[in-house]
Amino acid sequence: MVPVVPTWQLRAAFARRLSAMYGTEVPAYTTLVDVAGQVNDTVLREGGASAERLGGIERITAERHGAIRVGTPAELRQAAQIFAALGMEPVGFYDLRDTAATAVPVVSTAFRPVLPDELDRNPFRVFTSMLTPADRRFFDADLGKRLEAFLEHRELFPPELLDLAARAESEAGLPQEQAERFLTLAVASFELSPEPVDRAWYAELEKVSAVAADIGGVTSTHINHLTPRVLDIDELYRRMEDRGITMIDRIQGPPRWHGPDVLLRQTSFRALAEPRRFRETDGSISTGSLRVRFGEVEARGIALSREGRALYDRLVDAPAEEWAAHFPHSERQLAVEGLGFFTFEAVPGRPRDGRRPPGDLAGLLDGGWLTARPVVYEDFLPRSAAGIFQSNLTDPGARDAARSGAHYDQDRISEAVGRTVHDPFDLYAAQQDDSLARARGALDEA
Ligand code: OOG
Ligand code: NI
Repeated sequence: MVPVVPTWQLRAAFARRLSAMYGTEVPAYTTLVDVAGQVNDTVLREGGASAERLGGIERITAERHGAIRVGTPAELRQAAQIFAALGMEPVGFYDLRDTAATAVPVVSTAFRPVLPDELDRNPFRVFTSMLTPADRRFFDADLGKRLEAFLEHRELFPPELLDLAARAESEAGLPQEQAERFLTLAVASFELSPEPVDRAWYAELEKVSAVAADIGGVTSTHINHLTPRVLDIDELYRRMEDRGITMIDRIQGPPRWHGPDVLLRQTSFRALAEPRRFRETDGSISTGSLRVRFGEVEARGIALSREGRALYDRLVDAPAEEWAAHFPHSERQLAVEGLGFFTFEAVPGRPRDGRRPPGDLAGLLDGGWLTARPVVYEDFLPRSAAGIFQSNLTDPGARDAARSGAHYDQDRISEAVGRTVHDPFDLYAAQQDDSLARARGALDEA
């Protein structure tokens, strides 16, 4: 028997190779990864076991999210096939067309493992955005048509890669030799292409949005950024600035405070000028530069329920005192009030003195019947995503709000992807409900 490289090893190897490739393309990324590693060492040394409450250091060290941008539903389906080979499924719908003052003409989902064991093995995720050429707020009918025609004629992923990906998905892995070929082709399809950029076409799209130009102005795709996870993002921010790397002016997401870390905090350094070749209108080739790729870093916290998320959304712009006055100060409070997600375990060998376990969660936790472990937030935040996009654009672009947008929601994006896009809240809730049922079962048996 030829040894088979199983799905999770394909995923881990892909994340590693993509990281090595991106490090050669954007050296500042390597600095970011180094500094993140140093900060994590410090936090582990000083915090001990509590530093690993939201994931073991091995997982955190390997943990990355990537961001890619594609042009059409057909391209999105192909990307989905490649990620399916890596055990990554589409989760969540993000509409970035009207989240910020100046919007971006894309709708997005994120591909990631959905089962807790798979996340522990390697939690690689890719935020994937698709251009919306039919959205008349951004593209008039003429430009929209030419853009769609341009996108239809390009090939982002070679057929051999897609065939291998389909095989890897159906066989839950690939034989060694095919795995090697699959990984080589997959990484190559996210490399920055040396192909000259059509100057006039790129510039025309850039007037609408730099993101539209980055997606539809070229004949290939590329990894836009690759984001390591850090345990103390405020400390990382300081250390990067000390090294003379200019960061965007703030950390996006919840504030730093003494209570539990929730959701996601992100920051980035600005896009760097990278040399690119251009084809001029007279056919000659020139060199210039484009600023599209940047370095991002993130700290992850506890996943919030719909109610917890609604509270977060209400407080996100509020001053720190408001946050402290209204947001739960402890994991216990998050769990008991149903604002955050946890997994539960029965405490073995607890003396009962003839008592039955109480029926409510507060009683079970306070009476020492169950322990709770926070569930890590594995997804993204539309506001931060829009903020990260925006902070890296030099030109706000143009949007005519009076015209009508193309409608998108979770069902429509599922149709575009050709696979069911999971609702992240449902995934977390199922994980919590399962563990609570098992923990109660164990208590009843004892
Ligand atoms: C994606 C921006 C969103 C995040 O971390 O929120 C994102 C992009 O720039 O293509 O990656
Ligand atoms: Ni990102």
